[in-house]
Formats: sequence, C-alpha cells, structure tokens
Amino acid sequence: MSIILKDEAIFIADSHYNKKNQEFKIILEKIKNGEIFCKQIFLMGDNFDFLAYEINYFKKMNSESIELLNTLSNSFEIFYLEGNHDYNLSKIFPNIKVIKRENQPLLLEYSGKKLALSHGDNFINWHYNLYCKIIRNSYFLYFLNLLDINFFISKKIEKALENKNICHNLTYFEELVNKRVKNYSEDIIIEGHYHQAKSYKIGEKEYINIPSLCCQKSYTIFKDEKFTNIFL
Ligand SMILES: [Mn+2]
Repeated sequence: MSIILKDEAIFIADSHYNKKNQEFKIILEKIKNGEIFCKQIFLMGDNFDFLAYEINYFKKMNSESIELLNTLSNSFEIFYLEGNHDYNLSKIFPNIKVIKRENQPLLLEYSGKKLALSHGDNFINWHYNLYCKIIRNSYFLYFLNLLDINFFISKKIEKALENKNICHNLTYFEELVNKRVKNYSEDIIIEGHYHQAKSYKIGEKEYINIPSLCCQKSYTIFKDEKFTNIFL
C-alpha cells in the first residue's frame, strides 16, 4: 500500500542548514507557530549541511533544529528522505519516517496518480553507490568521530561546506531530467538535490525539482492537486 499524498502537504529541500544558511530553522519555526499551515511534511534531503548520527559535533551544532523537528514530529506526519549531506538519521528523529537512499524513491499517490520521491542522487552509477556505502558506514563514521579530537575534522568540514557556493544554474538540466525520468515508471517524479526549482512535462510524465530553500528561498506546497513554489 503506498502512502497517500495529502492536500496541503509541504516539500522542503536542500536547505543546507549551517551558521550562514538559517532558512531551515526559520521555516520550522513558522510551521510550529502556525504561520505556515500544512498537513504533511516531506523533507527532501540535504536540509542540514551535514548531519549523521555517528558524528557528535554536527549533532551538537544542529541541536536546536533537531529539537524543533522532533517537536514538530509529535503533531505532524513527517517524511525525511536522506540526502548526500544528511544520513543515518533514524535514531536522531525517532518519530519521523526516515527513508534511506537505498529505499528511495518513496512511492505516493493521490486521486489515482502515482508519485515517486527521491532526494535525487540515486540512479547515478556503481562508483557513486560504492562511495555512498562507505561514507554512510556506521563503523567508519564512529571511527572518524573517535579521531575527531577537539572536533578538528568536523570543524574543517564545516568551514569547507560554509564556503562552498552551492547555487548554480545548470544549463544541461533539462537534458539531465530527460535521462532521469527513464528510471521511473510513475506519473509524477519529485526530486531535490539539483537546486534548480524547475518543472518539466516529459511525455506523459511530470518532473518537479523542488527549490532549494537555501538557494531559491522557496519551498513547495501541494494544494488543490497543484504544486506551487512559495517564497519563505
Ligand atoms: Mn544533495
């Protein structure tokens, strides 16, 4: 049985939350205080610039947003599709339905239409799959965490991520989308990861790239069977 997409569901992608990019915390607070109304929440991945259960530093740095999400998860149905910056999350968010990369796409439906949701870094190649397995390996991460004396490794990663420019216009995006939809048989394909906020109709299929909350300062709401991007 697939999950029913509810009217007034909200999709938040690629917030890359860190000291510089605060939008994710802002949107979670707006949901909490009712300024943004929604009935279901889909976190499309990379909402934290880095977060993994095994690495203490980033759990500490992100503790406010983690707590906010856990509070929200008591009153909202939340799905968290893990990204390439945030993974091994199920122990951090006990009430959130966490979908690991290998279990994506997540299949949904509404009024007879089938939807597939992925962060967007699946269906790449075996090299990338192998890389994903290594960086998500729990023993490997626990080992790194042990070596992370005075958080010197984490702080290096944090600085590198903070200084990275992640907002680019991909000129080949439509071409890429044409290839990506071939991996799916569903009617509507929803992905984050690419930070493009563009939608395409390809044959009978619809492809939606959820905006990056950090780059486009927007999120997507599903209302009256339409997907609309809204500025934060
Ligand atoms: Mn990504």
